[in-house]
Amino acid sequence: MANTEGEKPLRKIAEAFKDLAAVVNSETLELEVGPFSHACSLISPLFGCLGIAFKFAELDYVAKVGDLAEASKSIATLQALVDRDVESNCVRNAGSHTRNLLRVKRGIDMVRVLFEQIIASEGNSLKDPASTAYAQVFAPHHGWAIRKAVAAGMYALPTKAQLLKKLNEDGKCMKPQHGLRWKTI
Ligand code: 1PZ
Repeated sequence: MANTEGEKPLRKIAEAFKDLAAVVNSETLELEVGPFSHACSLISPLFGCLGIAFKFAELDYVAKVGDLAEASKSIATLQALVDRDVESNCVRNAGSHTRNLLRVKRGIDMVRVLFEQIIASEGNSLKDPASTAYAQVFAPHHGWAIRKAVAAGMYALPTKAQLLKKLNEDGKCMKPQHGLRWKTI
């Protein structure tokens, strides 16, 4: 799925998470469920750029972010959300808000590590950065069948250049002297 002409999904994500970081770093304000789930929802368009193989990951992630968005209607902060589930002793239950929060948190960790790897790696392959990020973030928590399916899906990923083009980040409006490797691929 191509992105709307001129839209920059990565910028939107970066801005939303910068705002959340300011709240976290303030050490006085509490993170609200609404802005958190909204920032997490901005990641969903990335799946469309990764190809059909990651459709199942998208469905799982979108459902869990949707659950947090729904929870935000009655629960103000992430702390309150976790406290409630701890009190009800349902933190580990499938579908609990806290369990979904943990899965979503791993999803945003995955995005962070993936782009760190993309910037750090040479060449045009997305498979290596994605495999490293998956091994670091999700693999320890996934069973054999899912790990095998993800490994197979890695072969169907677009190239780095194709991904950045789909995200409207192919560097056309950036100054080359910044010298980030991915701008020259
Ligand atoms: C560029 C390469 C991107 C690779 C993305 C790899 C993500 C693979 C995750 C695929 C697993 C989806 C299948 C469902 C797994 C569920 O068993 C678990 C547990 O859920 P529960 O039992 O609590 O209902 N779900 C997860 O582990 C959450 C998976 C979310 C995936 C988000 C990935 C975000 C990455 C975006 C990359 C642009």
